[in-house]
Amino acid sequence: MLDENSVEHFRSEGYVKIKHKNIISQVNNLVSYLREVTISVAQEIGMNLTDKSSEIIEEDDLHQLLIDIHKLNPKAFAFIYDVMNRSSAIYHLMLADSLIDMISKLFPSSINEKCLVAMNNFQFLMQRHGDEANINGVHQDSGYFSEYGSIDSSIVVWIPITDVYFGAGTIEVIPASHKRGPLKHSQNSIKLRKSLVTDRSERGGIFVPKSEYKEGDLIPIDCMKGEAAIMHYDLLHRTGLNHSQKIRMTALARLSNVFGKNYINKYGIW
Ligand SMILES: O=C(O)CCC(=O)C(=O)O
Repeated sequence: MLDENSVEHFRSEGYVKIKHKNIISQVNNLVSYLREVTISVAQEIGMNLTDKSSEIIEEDDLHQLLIDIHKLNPKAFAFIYDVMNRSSAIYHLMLADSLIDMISKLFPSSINEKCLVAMNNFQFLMQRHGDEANINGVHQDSGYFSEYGSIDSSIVVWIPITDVYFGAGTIEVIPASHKRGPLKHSQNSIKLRKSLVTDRSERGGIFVPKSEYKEGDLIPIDCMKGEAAIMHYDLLHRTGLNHSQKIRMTALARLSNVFGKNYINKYGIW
């Protein structure tokens, strides 16, 4: 449950870790979905799965299979990535019974004290061991997603599918940085987004320049399977590096209170 301390932590630090009874079963459902797609793709591209065939493949073996698929056929791996980003399992995860009710307590009370939750930008991320190209530098989600958000009532739900911690790709945040409000982001050219020449904190489509914070301000949020990290849209954060043997997998969604200030600002309703 979300007690008063958790709400207070979210307000003061800009993030909070939660546990919810239904996350784990929906995470397992997402893994089953991934397993089914992965095995079928592996068979289709001619991989021999005789010793580990069919549904009984364990989660650790699934990670290895995905790594092997990437080595053999990066396009097939990209296909799986794309499929998972559109999977119904992500929607089921985010709609886990009463999860939204619980999270909606974190929205500040709106101008008219009402709350209806809108969801957008569902994502499924896979970060392979040692992949430092497909990472996000330091940014606020309001820098990317403000168009369908609210200036004070939008949050990110970040749910790891694997245990994540420092060195295993967990997210790194600057506590309380949400209090600075939306900051100006710099934009990367397509060439620089994933370039290893670019500083890791400045990779991705947009980033907040390093002059705006200190490297030591970033802290990793350890998050075990079955937990979720909820972050304010203005919280500065970046992708951690993954040196574990597993693929770091997370599901994300962005939630807003439609009665929040400036929600879909272009209409100028409130
Ligand atoms: O999980 C991650 O790598 C970070 C994702 C992220 O920062 C984002 O999508 O805004």
